[in-house]
Formats: sequence, structure tokens, C-alpha cells
Amino acid sequence: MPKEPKKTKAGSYGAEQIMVLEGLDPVRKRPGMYIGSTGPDGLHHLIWEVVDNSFDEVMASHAKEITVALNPDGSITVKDDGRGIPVDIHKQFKVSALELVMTRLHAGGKFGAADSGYKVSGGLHGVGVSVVNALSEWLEVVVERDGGMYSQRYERGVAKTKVKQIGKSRNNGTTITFMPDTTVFTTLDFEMKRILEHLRQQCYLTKGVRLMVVDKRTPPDRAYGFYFEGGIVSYVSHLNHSKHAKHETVFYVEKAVDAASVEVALQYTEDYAESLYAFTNNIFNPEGGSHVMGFRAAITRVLNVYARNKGILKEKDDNLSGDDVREGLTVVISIKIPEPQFEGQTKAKLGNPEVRGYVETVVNEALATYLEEHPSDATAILGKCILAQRARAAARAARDTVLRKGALEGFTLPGKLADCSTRDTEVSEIYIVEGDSAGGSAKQGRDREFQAILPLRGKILNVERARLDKMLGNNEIKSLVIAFGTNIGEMFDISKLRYNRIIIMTDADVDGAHIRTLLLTLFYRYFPQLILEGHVFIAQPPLFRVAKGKDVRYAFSDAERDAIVAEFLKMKEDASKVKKSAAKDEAPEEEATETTASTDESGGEVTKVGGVSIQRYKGLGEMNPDQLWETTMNPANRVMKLVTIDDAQSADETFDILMGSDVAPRKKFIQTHAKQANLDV
Ligand code: 0RA
Repeated sequence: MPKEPKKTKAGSYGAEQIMVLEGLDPVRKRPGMYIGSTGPDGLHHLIWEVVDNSFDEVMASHAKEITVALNPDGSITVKDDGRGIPVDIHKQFKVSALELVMTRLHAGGKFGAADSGYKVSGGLHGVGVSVVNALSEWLEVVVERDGGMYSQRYERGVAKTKVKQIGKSRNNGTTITFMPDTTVFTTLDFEMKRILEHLRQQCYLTKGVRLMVVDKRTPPDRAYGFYFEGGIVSYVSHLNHSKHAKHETVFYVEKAVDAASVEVALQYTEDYAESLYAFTNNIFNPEGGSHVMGFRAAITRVLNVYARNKGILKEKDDNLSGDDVREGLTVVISIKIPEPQFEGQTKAKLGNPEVRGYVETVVNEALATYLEEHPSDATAILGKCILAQRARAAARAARDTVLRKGALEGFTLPGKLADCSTRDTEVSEIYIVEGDSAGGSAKQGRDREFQAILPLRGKILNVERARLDKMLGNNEIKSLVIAFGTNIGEMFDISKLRYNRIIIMTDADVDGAHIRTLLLTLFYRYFPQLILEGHVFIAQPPLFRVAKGKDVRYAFSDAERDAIVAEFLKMKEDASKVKKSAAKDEAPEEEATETTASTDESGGEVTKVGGVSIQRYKGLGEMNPDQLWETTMNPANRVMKLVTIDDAQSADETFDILMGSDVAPRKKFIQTHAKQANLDV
């Protein structure tokens, strides 16, 4: 039974308010339950968990600055200037509150206690910093509070020292340094790009926070700072920076309703697609939920009322539809509520029904005022919506013929699709392959019982800048939609999906990366459900074939290639040693140890190092059908990457910059990311 300490009188926060539930054994037994995984996602989650607590201090107006450092020894330091974790002795447990917070699951004043000073906090979703402690080889915390500086050290969640005063301090704050436990995580590689992306987003959501990230792993140190005075207004501007805005002033509202706070920022662009980012307590909700429903209802209503009042819509005109007011809209919705309930596959859809009304009311009122106060912005926005309405009506006829009158329906599967034999959609798979030559290898290499191959010729359309009717005029896209069987747009029906797995298989070069990006963007925009329900994968073909005689291995990275080559060379050395000791007087065979490069029959580049041949695959076409099957398509051997909505979304953002209509940001992006550009998914 969880023990609950006695309630204290109202007033200052004391150790007594901390509820103690249980120790950390469950965390070490089943880390995945607490941080999702023990791979890269889980590893990075450790940082998010600690930083969330610091953000809570900022949101409660107790802190202004956060610093995250990646240290040379592989540990991470997170420092904030908040109140500092309380260090006083807990009356019931006779240990420091700090030790309870760090060594007990759910210990802390943030869970449900209305009088704890944490009415609304991002950390509500967090599992607590004790989880990070449990999964760290060691962790050291320094608290500055009440004039003193205190510290404690733990190993794998167990206190190794008492809470000691180590000095005096006139500041307040918490500094946590932790070393992730090698025996728990499959990788200890922190990725700067991922850290910066996540923290940048969190900073947009927490107006006024100053956050520094310092990479001290290899000299010289590199520091990155985020400070967004405008909060989500800055976020909207950032999202639109490579697009053309339709109007100048970003709409913004922030309002408290009951125990909730609602914040919305939006701006229209000349694009066709909508970019909507919804958050609850700073958690991204890719599937939307009640806040998004409230927002959509409000914006549709307000724009229609305004258009009628100003005579922009005449009596005979139809109302603007939800789709009409979404075209080209960039919007960030951020709400904070005490007890969020999430639903859906990824637990990323907000459930709380009361929130719909909160958001609807706030946006109704504030957007109507904005339109009155910013008449030129209002004219531009309504102009865009009316245009969308007309274009949509005109397109409808064209689309109807494509969508409804058969072209997409049913029996006319594309000629280039090599379908599988089975009709069991639980096991069937479709490989989307770049080009006819790779398509040929894949067709010959596949297991035709359950694997279908669809080769794409040439580039698919940039869906970002085309309406549905134009998209469906594109043969590659039409083939995809027909092959999937799901239809698209309003007619989309996931129950008609003809394959359980949709696997994107492209070359490991820039063109391949581009096609992959285009496909991910298409999926993200038009088939998000396929991603959310885990149907979309990226094949991982090997980059190298390393062979010594009949012993053939495949490598998926440079490091793996080097390891295999080293192993082969060592084996050879060992073999020749054995030979030498068996027949001492026999002269050892002469072996060529110099490196030679040549080109093999299929055009691939082959390098030879001391009898080991290394073939670099530049394209799938260079692999013969057997090799492709063995390495990339055989379910027994292959490794595939499951596409998450985050992957698809960031593909889309990268894509925006690469393909956007502005040349300047595009140039900048390509220059700064030239090295990664070909590997980014
Ligand atoms: C429990 C209670 C209080 C603050 C914190 C924890 C706290 C935790 C972390 C983790 C990183 N930085 C942090 N800052 C604060 C409330 C303290 C009070 O009322 O004085």
C-alpha cells in the first residue's frame, strides 16, 4: 500500500507534502514501461525528463534559465535557476526530501496535490526525475537553496552519499548530472540534431525561457541558445519562414479558462496545405483531439460570420467549409490543463471533452476582435479562403471524375504493379521501389506469395503545392493510391488497405533520399492514418558487400564495414599463424596487402584489401535479386525502420525548406546541412 504522509497546514512547501509511492526496482526491471524504449528514443527521453522539471520551474515563474551540457565523458548536465529541490528532512521518513524525490517513483509534490504550487505544469506527463536516476550508472545532484549548496550522489538509483552541504550560495537552482547506464541502453550516442530540435520546440512553447545547449564532447565547445520572446507567435513565424505569408500580423490569443490555459497563434500562407501543431502541457498531439476540434469549429464560424457581415459572401454563396478555411493555414495550439487524458494509438490525441468548449470560446471571441482590428489582414485571409472555396468547387468536378467515376475504384490495378498472390491483407506487403532497374531486381528477388512490387518512374509530384485534383493527375501518385486500395481525401477508407506493410525502398543516394522525402510527405499529408497505425516502413539495404572467398557479409555503415574487414584480416592472420606452426619450414604464401580498386560486372565499385573484397552498393540495381532478397526483403534477415509521424513530419519540414518557394533559406539550409542532407529521412 502506498503510504501518504500527513497533510501540512497551508503555507510554504515542505517535505511533508511529498507523496511517497515506491522504490525504483520496477524501473530497472522494465525500463520500457517508463521511458518507452531502451534505444535512442529512450536514451533521449532521459534528457527530456530532467529538462521538463526545469521547464516546470520556468512555467511557474520561478526560473528563467536552463542549460543543457553534453559532457566529454558522455554524461549530461541540466542546470536551472528555479527554486531548487527541497532538501529539508521529511518528518515521517527521516530522510531529505531531495533523496525522496530522487529515489522514489512518483515522489514529488507535483502529482495531484492542488496545493503544491504546481497547478499547471508540463511535468504532469513526466514520469519523474527518479526514473532517470534509476537508469543512470551514476547521478549527481546539486541544489542551491536557502543560502546553502547541497549535493548527493547515486548509483543506479541508490543513494551513495547523504545529502551534504558543500558550501554556501546566494542563488537558487538545481543541477543534475547523469551518466546513462550502459547495461540498460542499446546506445549511448546523444544526437545533437535531435536534442536541438526537441528543445527548440519546447522553448517556443515556453515564452521567455532562455535555454543554452553546450556540446563539450569534442573541442571546441559549441553552444546553441534559444530565446523566443514571442513564444508560439515566434513558432508560427518560424514555420512560415520559407513560405509566403498572406498577411502581416500573426493572430495570437492567450487566455485562462477555469483551471486551463489556452494559447493559439496563426497565420495564413500562399500554400495549399495546412500546418497544424497542437500541444497539451507541451506534449505534441499529432492526432489532434478536442482542442483541435474546438479550434476548427471556431475558425470556420468566425470567418463565415465576418464574411457575411462584410458582404464578402453574398446571400446566394455557400458558407466557407472547414477545408476552405484550412488551406494555407499555419497554426499552433498550446493548452495546459491539470489532468490531461490521451487516447489513440500513440496516446497523442487529447481526449478531455471540456477542452473543446474552452478553445472554441476563446478563439471565437479573440479572432472576431482580431478581424475587426486588423482589416487588411482580414481582407487577405478572407480573400484566400474565398479563392480556396472557388478553386475547390471548380476542382470538384474534375476530382469527382477521378475519384468517384472509377479511375481509382477497384479493378484497374496499375500495369507496372507486380502484385502478390495472397489476398490476406494481414501478411501482404508492397515495396515501393525507385526506378525500373531496382524494380526488376526486386520483382525477381521477392517472395511473390506475399510481396508486391511497385516501381516508380521518375519523381512523384510535390504534394505540398498542389491540390488534390492535380495530384491525382500525376500517374505515380495515382498508381500508389490504386495499389493501396484505400482511396484518398474524403473517400479514404483504411479498411480497404490491400497491404499490411508499405515499404519504401530507395537508393542510398541524394535522389533516393529525395524520393523518400516526397513519399513521406505524401503519406504525412494524405495518409497519416497509415503511419499512425504502423503500416509504413523504410527498407534498409546494405551499403557494402564484404567478401573473403565464399564468406560474404553485408555492412550497413562504414563502421560495420571496417569491423568486418578487420575481422577477415585477423582471421587470415590467425590462419596463416596456424599454418606456420604446423609446417615451420614451409615458406609462407605471399599475399597482396595493397589496396586495389576495380569495377565489377554490375558496375559497382569494388575495392580489395589483402584478399578481402569490398563492394559499395550505389544503388539497389547493383544488387542481384538473390542479394536483395537475402539482405533487404527476406523477413528473416531484413531490418526495416518503422516510420513514425515525427519522422514524416520532419521530412515534411525539411522538405518545405528544400522545396519552398524562397531561394535564400533554401540555399542556407543546403549549405549548412550539405553533409547530412543525403542521409536525412
Ligand atoms: C519538488 C518540489 C519542488 C520543486 C522541485 C521538486 C524541483 C525539481 C526539479 C528538477 C529539476 N529542477 C527542479 N526544480 C525543482 C517545489 C519546491 C518549493 O516549493 O520550494
